[in-house]
Amino acid sequence: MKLIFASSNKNKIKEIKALLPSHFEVLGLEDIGITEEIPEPGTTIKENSFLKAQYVLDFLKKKNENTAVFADDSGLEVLALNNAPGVYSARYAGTPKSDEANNKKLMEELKLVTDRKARFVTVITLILNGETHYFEGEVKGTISYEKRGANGFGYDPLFIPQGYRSTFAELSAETKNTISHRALAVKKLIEFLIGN
Ligand code: ITT
Repeated sequence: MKLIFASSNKNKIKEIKALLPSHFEVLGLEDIGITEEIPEPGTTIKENSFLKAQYVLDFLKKKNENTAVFADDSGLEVLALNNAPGVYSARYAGTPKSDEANNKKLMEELKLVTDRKARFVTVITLILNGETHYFEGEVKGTISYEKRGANGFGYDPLFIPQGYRSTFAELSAETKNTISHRALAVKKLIEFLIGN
């Protein structure tokens, strides 16, 4: 089955491809000729997830194509920061978006904070045959005092999942892909697709 993944984030695309069984053919935005960044004007992660999928669907409709589309919007919610950066995770430190600047800002904001509790959330929106379906995943954890590890992307060097001592960036891609917010949401997506 062919699926368009409404993402231009190469790391996300890699994770998603590793998570989906090989009979799902996944194409990213570049593969279908979308080079611009999709606007994310929503005020919730779910809304932005939907807007990304809808944007691609509109693009395909103009070409009379009707492939299933899914999008992933994710965010990091830090309890002591009233759940910031949340929906604004990608541009937490401003534009152009930068993982390094975001991590620096987060460390700065939490410099004097001892409650380091946080969670990662993902909302996947699938639009299949004109119907919209949502799949959510979350992983609880804490924010490290310093960046550790070179794997993964985004806030991975600062996020320590519950039950582990390592940050996501210190864990292997395989381990992250068994416990992450994205992995849990994708698991629900796969169950749905297989059942349909
Ligand atoms: P697309 O919208 O093109 O999919 P994006 O990087 O803009 O890519 P999001 O809006 O979902 O994706 O990302 C929100 C932010 O959260 C962004 O800074 C990411 O780097 C970060 N992020 C998302 N998933 C993550 C993960 O698994 N580990 C660490 N950081 C992550």
